[in-house]
Amino acid sequence: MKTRTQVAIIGAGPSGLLLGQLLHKAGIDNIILERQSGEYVLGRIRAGILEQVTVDLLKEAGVGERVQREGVVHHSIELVFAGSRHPIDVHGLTGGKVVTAYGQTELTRDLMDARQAQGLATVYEAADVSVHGFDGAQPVVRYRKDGVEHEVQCDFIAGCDGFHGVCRASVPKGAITEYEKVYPFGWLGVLADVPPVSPHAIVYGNSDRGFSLCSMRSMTRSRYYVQCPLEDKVEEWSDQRFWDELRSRLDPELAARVVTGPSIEKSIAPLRSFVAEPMRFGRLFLAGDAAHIVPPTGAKGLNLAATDVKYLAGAFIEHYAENSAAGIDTYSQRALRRIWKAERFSWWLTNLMHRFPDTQGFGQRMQEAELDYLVNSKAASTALAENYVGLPL
Ligand code: RFL
Ligand code: PHB
Repeated sequence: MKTRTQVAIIGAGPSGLLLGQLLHKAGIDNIILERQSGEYVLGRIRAGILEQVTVDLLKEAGVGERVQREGVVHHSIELVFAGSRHPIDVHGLTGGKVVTAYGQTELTRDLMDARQAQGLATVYEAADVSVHGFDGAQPVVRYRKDGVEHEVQCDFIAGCDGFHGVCRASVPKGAITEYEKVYPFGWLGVLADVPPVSPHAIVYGNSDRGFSLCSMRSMTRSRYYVQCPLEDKVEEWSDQRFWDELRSRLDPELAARVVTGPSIEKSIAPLRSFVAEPMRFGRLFLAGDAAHIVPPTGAKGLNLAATDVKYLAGAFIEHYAENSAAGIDTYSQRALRRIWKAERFSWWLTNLMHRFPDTQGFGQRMQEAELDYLVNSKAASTALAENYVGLPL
């Protein structure tokens, strides 16, 4: 079957759904093709912290009502090291900026619901999606659904298909440069319906047993992480073992306050820094995790995806409304400027807070000195705070 649209979006994660919504609001026709089912996409527990830019963009897209009502605003973060806690007054240091705890699952659900209510086309379980002709004027996307072959003709293809997607992989090797750093550990994450140990500040811990993180989804749902060896299997981590390990990495007062309960999700994620340059190849554009990955330590991945989409939607709108190629031509450059700064911040915070195989002796002392400097210097804590809330667009 053959159809036509203006923008064919590959991937119904946050990037693809948000792009579809912003384009629809501007009267630009689009279709989203997603390899997985809707339930599968909603079942992936990932990000939890939104920058103000992201919350504002959700409002602009007409889906900001629930995040405003249910999102939990945070004015500060806390660093735990050497057995004690050190608050960083993010709000005060940035002239009033905050971050909002709101699960990626909820954000995805809001966008999915809006898309459905508007009767917009999302094809879930689209098999063997392939992209063609993006170096010419008439790109085409092919896929199979329920055994039937489909072809979508379009003006542009938006590759919002994540790190393992088909879009970046379809670009000729010589046209793309990839930068990558893989870290020698992973994060074991647990979601549980227990009140968060720190409902007013996200806690980042550096201890001699490794990194830990206390986050939340609501006043009754918590999200915790501990650094673990990459070879570990989830099955080796009983709930009890996880809670014991988390407590052992916190300061005594916080450890005593942790409320435990059965996990409702438990998974191990590897940590990676990755950037592909450029993000445009003729009429194919990459956005979000399809173009870049940050280790989750800085809470930047979803936020970067949102700003890519803001730039990309703006570029398409400029093209259709003003017949101008300026936004399209500068998309990659604009997005990458912001991306590299978030890459730097995420890499830096990862290095500061984790145990590396060589974090002994000198490396260990460097971490201790930097943490001491960070919490006692207004200049250093301001640098942390302004990156954490998100650099200006
Ligand atoms: P996604 O979410 O990976 O969505 C891509 C979609 O494309 C589909 N797809 C295909 N569809 C059709 N054909 C194909 N060939 C396809 N190949 C793939 C996939 O099924 C999927 O539905 O990318 P997107 O939309 O760019 O969104 C990016 C975010 O998901 C990601 O950056 C964040 O989750 C990262 N992240 C965090 N970001 C934050 O801003 N704040 C946080 O607090 C935060 N915490 C995290 C995180 C990521 C984590 N993990 C597991 C990597 C915590 C963790 C543990
Ligand atoms: C989360 O809530 O899942 C979360 C919070 C902060 C991070 C990463 C993940 O840096």
